[in-house]
Amino acid sequence: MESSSVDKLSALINELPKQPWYGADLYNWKGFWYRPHHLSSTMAASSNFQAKDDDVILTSSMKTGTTWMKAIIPTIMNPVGRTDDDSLDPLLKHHPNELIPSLEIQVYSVNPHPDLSNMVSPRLFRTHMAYPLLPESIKTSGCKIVYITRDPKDTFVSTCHFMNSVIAARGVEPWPMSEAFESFCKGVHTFGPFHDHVLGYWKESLKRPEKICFMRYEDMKKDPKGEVKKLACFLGRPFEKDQEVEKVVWRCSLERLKNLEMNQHGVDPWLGIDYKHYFRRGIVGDWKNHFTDEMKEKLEQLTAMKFEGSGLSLGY
Ligand code: PAP
Repeated sequence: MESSSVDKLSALINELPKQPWYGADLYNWKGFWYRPHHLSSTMAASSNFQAKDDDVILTSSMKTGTTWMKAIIPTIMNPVGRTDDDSLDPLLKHHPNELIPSLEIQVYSVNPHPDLSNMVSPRLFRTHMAYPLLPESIKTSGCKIVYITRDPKDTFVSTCHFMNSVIAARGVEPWPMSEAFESFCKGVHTFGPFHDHVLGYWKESLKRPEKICFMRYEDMKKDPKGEVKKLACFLGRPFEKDQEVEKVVWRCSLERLKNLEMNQHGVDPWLGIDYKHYFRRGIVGDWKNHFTDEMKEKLEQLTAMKFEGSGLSLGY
């Protein structure tokens, strides 16, 4: 970026509301919280990305099951994903982050006008951007959006584990869960507020179900085959045989992915984080191992209040 643009960006960032989060500062841009290095790329992607009608865009707030979808969507879309030969599976050699690039963390992180002309269609992308911040062309073109969300109590616990691992690698002490919880309830966490993020996609999915497939982590855990079949139909890639669905579910399972060499020992080059941190327990209700009664009450009440009248519930 040219030095004048860098100066303008720094000036803009300095004007934005700021809050501490896991040993760094988050900045609020247009109602959502960002780390400074994601802010410039989010702004660039939001203004400059041109969607194509056959693109697939995976969207989510953080720690809601995105990595599972990052594995499943390419496996559904790539003909190799349905073949019997497991040795051809791209997941063997690539962490799911590499199969479906992030607009703000990868594609727009270095250059605000990246050359995407060599990408083969259908292109797959992901983003943690909230619905109002999405590039206009994603909203107006024929591309499909898959949104995944999760019980905010488990999302919060998953975020704590992940972020404490990230800061531990820099020698920073863990952030006490009680402080992180207050911050989460105020909506202060990267890409949050969680409830606003979910509601934006939920409301739009009700208006345009053919455009946005709204998925829940808990539904995936309960009936992975049924959910993957629905997703494949939504993406225009229905399965012919039951064995094909079983294969996709198995290839993308936590048990398999977390034990692959690449995911145990690789490092995410964009974030400098060990790939292993993307795979943890993957259960519904892990919050029960961490929450006090007061925390449960507070977050459930907040969720009920925020979602009131929307027809959405996420408590498990
Ligand atoms: P991201 O926002 O950094 O991409 P994301 O993948 O959304 O993270 O969330 C990570 C959670 O998904 C972890 O949950 P946990 O902390 O409660 O365990 C992780 O274990 C879980 N996860 C990752 N891959 C899978 C998978 N293949 N199946 C089920 N859960 C998964």
